[in-house]
Amino acid sequence: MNPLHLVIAIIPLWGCGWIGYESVDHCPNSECDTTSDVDTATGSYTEPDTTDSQRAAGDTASDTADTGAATDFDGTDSASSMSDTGTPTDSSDTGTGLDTSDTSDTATDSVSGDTETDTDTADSDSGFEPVDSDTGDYRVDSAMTLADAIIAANTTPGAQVITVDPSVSVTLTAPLPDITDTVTIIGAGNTIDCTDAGNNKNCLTIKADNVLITNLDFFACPGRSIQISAGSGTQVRDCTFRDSVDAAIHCILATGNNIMGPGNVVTGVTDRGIVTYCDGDQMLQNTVYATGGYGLLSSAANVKIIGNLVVGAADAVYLGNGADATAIWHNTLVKSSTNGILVSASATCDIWNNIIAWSTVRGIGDNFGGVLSNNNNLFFNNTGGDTFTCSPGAQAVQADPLFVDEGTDNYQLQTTSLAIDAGADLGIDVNGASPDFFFGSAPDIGYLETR
Ligand SMILES: [Ca+2]
Ligand SMILES: [Ca+2]
Ligand SMILES: [Ca+2]
Repeated sequence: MNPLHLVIAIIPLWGCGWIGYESVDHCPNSECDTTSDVDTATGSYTEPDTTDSQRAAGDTASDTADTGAATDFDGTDSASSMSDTGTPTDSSDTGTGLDTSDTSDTATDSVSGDTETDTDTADSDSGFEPVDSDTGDYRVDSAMTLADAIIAANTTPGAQVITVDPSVSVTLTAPLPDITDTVTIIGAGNTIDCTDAGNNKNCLTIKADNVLITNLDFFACPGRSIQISAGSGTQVRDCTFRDSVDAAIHCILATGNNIMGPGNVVTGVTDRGIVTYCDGDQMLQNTVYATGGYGLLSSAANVKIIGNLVVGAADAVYLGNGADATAIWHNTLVKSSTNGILVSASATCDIWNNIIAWSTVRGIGDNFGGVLSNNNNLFFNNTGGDTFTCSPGAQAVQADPLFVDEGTDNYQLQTTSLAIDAGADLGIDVNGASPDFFFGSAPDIGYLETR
């Protein structure tokens, strides 16, 4: 006899604690031991339950009798898993929303990918559920990802609001889903780590009208952090963009009339800071530090570039072909490695109330005569000259702006600065919520109005 056969033949003699080979009929209902039971469907020993009369993981029966400790992760249930205590996929779920008929389950919606934790079917609260059935709005938290919320909002009629819980941080391994329907995303300063979103990939693409993105922190996008590639009326405000390879915000091929700002802060971009090729876009009150390329670039008509601080870019403001009728007002453009403002061919602009200082090349490079007007600007220490082909303009101030401390990038004006009350009144509100449009006898030159 083969020695192995001898061993197997002997094992059943030891009683019900045996394993292997012989028929399970020796131990009906698999209750032979106290440590592991045999699964009646698969014959495998997977169930750690010590008290059961039910079937084990991998079964195909309804789980309504399943009261043991063995959580059923079986995805093949034909029942609706109403009594499951685990987190199975609810295979009966065919809707695009949460499964409101399944009031007690905690299943993942196999269609939308939503994880359902809200058992409040009345849902009159403003609570923490991923989807508020009153408003259709979404909350990104431990139960719902930002990507899933975007997908759900895209496919749900109407304009939803996605609110991101402060506890959430996002790590991308691919770009976020494109936004294809009007939506508002309200962050809490949450970091979206884009490091592994894919080489040259844009991390969030907007292809819809009137999208609002606010208060998110995009880190290390390998392409453009936010790309607007269709629609109009989108606004990106109060976001931070750190260490992206290409532009923080970039609009191309969209209808236009988008608003970039206020309150975006861009640091460490390898290439351009904020870019538009979309007519009527506005770049308002952004701060851009130390980009490797242009700080603010427009190559579209009727663009407004107002109230921005740009520090240490190549050209702080660059107007490319097609940048007709650009308004460059109330910006502070300092420490540019080339020009404060460079106006290339086929571009026209009005340059008013800007501080342009410490440019390595020129303050304003009007290489093709595109500067239509140029008034009330302050120039200081532009190495290659304050202007090229245009004059400094009427009411120009050519003096130290007297910032509080440019060494620490504090570009507020000292009270003795000649920029104070030296701007032209352009009919825009430069003092925010305070009464009237400016403090003192006139607007200040530069991006900040001094009280
Ligand atoms: Ca929607
Ligand atoms: Ca005001
Ligand atoms: Ca003033």
